[in-house]
Amino acid sequence: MAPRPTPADKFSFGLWTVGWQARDPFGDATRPELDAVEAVHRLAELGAYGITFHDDDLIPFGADAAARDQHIARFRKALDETGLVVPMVTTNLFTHPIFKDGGFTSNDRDVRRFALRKVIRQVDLAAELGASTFVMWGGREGSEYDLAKDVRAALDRYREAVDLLTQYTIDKGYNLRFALEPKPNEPRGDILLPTIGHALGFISQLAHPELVGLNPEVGHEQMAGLNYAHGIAQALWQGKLFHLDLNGQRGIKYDQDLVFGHGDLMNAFALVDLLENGGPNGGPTYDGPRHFDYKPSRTEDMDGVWASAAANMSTYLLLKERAAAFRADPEVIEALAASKVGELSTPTLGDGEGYEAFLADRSAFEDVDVDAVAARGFAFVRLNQLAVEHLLGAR
Ligand SMILES: [Mn+2]
Repeated sequence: MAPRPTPADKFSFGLWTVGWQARDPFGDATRPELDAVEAVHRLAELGAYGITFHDDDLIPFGADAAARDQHIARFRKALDETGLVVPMVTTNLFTHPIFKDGGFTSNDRDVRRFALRKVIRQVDLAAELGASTFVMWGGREGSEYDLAKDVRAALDRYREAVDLLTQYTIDKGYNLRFALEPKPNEPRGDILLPTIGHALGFISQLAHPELVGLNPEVGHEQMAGLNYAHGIAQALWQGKLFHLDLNGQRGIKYDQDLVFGHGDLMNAFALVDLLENGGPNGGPTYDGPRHFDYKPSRTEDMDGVWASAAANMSTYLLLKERAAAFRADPEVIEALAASKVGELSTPTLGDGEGYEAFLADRSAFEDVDVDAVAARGFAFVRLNQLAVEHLLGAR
């Protein structure tokens, strides 16, 4: 029996996820438009706590001020009726043709100035709605042709944009942090800040790095053949996991945006274990929204849309249950010890040991029985099989 989500689980969804009409490069929409007010009500009924959106998801591009106010008022009313919150907002700098060469990093300066104004308007709305995270996915910030984009100049312009936005939020007194969302490719041939590592390197060059972190997405890292749980662990290690996008992806191919867990289930298990049980004292390591950025498959009707939304949450909760059982299993505790997983937390040098004492310690080098140490097995496969057995409900 799948567990029922409640708002305490902090599940949130993008309005563009359940609202996706399933138009792809090869085929027309297979579903009708979904009203934002209905999305809020349905997600609340399913047990979600939050909803997120790009400006254009809620307010059609180019809407005048009166129409904009009306869209926002209807949405706020639905939030008030349901208790749903808006923990994060983001801006669409990728759909309209004006952004065909990017927003912050378009070669065309007029486009860059327009993009920044569009983002600032959405930053004001984010603050108005009480969001604490502003996500920036630069889907069109990139190129198809290496000689057509001066990448160093593009990074200068990217930094210029982020520095302006952080200064703006500081001056306005907004309680808002920015989260960069890496992706290697699609829709551009190559996208700037393609992975968690590239984005972390970029943040170190900013005027206010403390206000900028990451919003890593499962499928985006896996499209680059990378290990999402490892990337999340490094983002946590650097204090940069501001938000995250959960979904499923099966290998290096187009961005599938499957339901969470419908791609690499073992990695999803390791991820949930890390988020829920991975702290130094066994506590949660991340207390922000568990945000789903998936697409209900094109084959699904509206019933299928809501079933897939529920599937994201129940899969997460099942993995959380399985991870708790894994951690509590005495055989797992013993296997973790046999694999020396905990020993990695012991510093390599002794307390107060400098390199002089270290170099004088013959037991560290000269007297080591290299063959005996090399012969020790780590028993990692046994540990992993115990995880598989928990995941399959065999324990
Ligand atoms: Mn995303």
